[in-house]
Amino acid sequence: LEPAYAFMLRARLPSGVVTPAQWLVFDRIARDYASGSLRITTRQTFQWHGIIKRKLKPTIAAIHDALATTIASCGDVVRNVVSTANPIESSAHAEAYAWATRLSTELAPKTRAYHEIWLDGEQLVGEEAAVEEPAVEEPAVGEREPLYGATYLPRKFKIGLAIPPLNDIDVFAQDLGLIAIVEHGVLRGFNIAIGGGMGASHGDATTYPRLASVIGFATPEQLFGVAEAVIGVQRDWGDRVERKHARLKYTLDHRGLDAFKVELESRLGYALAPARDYRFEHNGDRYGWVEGHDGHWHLTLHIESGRLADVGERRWLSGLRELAQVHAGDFRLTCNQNVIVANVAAHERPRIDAIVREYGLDVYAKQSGIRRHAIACVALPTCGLAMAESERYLPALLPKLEALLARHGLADAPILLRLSGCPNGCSRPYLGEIALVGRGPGRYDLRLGADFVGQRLNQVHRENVDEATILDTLAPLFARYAAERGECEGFGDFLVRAGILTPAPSRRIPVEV
Ligand code: SRM
Ligand code: SF4
Repeated sequence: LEPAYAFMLRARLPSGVVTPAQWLVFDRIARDYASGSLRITTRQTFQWHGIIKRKLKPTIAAIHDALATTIASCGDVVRNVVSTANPIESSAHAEAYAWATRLSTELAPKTRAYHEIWLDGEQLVGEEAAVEEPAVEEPAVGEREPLYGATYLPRKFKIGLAIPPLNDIDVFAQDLGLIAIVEHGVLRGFNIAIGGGMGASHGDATTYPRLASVIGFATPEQLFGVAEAVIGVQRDWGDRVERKHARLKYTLDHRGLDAFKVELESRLGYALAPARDYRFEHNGDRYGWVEGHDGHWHLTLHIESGRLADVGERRWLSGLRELAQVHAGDFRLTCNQNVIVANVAAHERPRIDAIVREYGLDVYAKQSGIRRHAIACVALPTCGLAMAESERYLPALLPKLEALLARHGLADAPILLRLSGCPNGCSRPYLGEIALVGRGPGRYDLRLGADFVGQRLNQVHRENVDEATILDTLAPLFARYAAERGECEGFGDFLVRAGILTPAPSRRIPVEV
């Protein structure tokens, strides 16, 4: 008899798009094989927790049968490519989204080992594949991957595409961030930003969060080559000795951004054009209904910490299942852990609204500004790296912050709140106007001062403090913010302007070289 080992599985869902049929399969997996919940992640996909070992194979097979996969959702490869969650406001948005999806699919590893191990029926070198797959060169076990070589990448590699003015994906937190340049409704190309990343270790100043640096512009035709070349230089130059320094951000800082760009352009055989102008205005989700360019409607629902489960009176897992049973469009998961019921015909809206109301999924309409902009990583009990609570702490913390804010008339103030159970930064806490980063049970670093658009990192304001200290620290700052803020001035910007914080000197503003 062996222990009942339980596992977490993560799907690879480019740009977070899920069909209703897939949703129903994923929902059944949650109830039959996993812990009864679907967890929307900060990278637009689902995780299932608590899958015991002997259920792993049937679960992966069920995901595969739903025309999705778990391949390369973890590991030292290009991860699921994320993109602005509602890219259907114009045909250029749809085109940009298609590029993100193509990058995600084509940059995934080509190995057959996954199929051989998890899906039975796939065969080894030289034999014909049993399952229909895209017509690409597919190396078998032990063969070199066309992009990854024999040793894959030094570390995970994340790509995200944002369509200004929305920075809902935190484009500057990506190893390779793509900023779509849309002029007069036409997609001209992408500004290329490299070397973003959040992870750090407490007490080790050689590790740090870093914003991606903008290095130029690529046309859509150039995009794929540029992505492959950036990944190629990181594959060859990245640190394979010290894993803590293996992400692209450290390669850039150790070898120099200029040197990296020279190498990149030499591999490309041309120089990147100068970056084009762009402006971000927002980095949360826009709740409620919006109309797309083609007359279809999209409804963004707030799912606290991305957790879809039936707990007490909150029956959100069932509510989304019922929506999937009647919905003819698709669903889009967001990097803020929310879900969009997308592509709804105007005449279907009342039916969707009725289900949303019945299951209490319309909570967003009554929520405070800070609650609508809160993200918490999973942390305890499933994350083995957690030092403090995060997702389970958010429901207890929020009412206390809301009470403080309400006292100063700030109930509706949109403030980015990010909670992480450790400094790895899965909720991208270093981009929160207020962030708590776990140190130990009940203790956090309180970080303040990021902006509202994901372009300035925050900084440690109080180190290793408990809840009482966090609330005592924030109370007078909220009072000053209420009394002294400028029109539309965000909390983080106010703290810097008022001189309460000085902006961190480095790794702060994306630069072009
Ligand atoms: Fe993460 C590791 C959860 C987004 C940085 N992350 C983990 C693991 C797998 C813990 C582990 O290695 O044992 C966590 C599983 C917890 C659990 O019980 O489910 C975990 N990360 C998550 C998710 C589920 C957080 C969430 O609440 O939504 C997100 C899943 C994303 C996905 O669908 O792929 C998640 N992780 C992120 C992000 C945000 C992003 O990518 O936009 C980051 C910061 C960005 C970055 O990578 O720099 C992030 N996770 C990390 C790191 C630190 C990496 C580093 O460079 O230092 C680790 C630890 C590691 O890789 O060694 C980590
Ligand atoms: Fe786990 Fe830390 Fe990531 Fe939270 S930030 S999910 S505690 S690794």
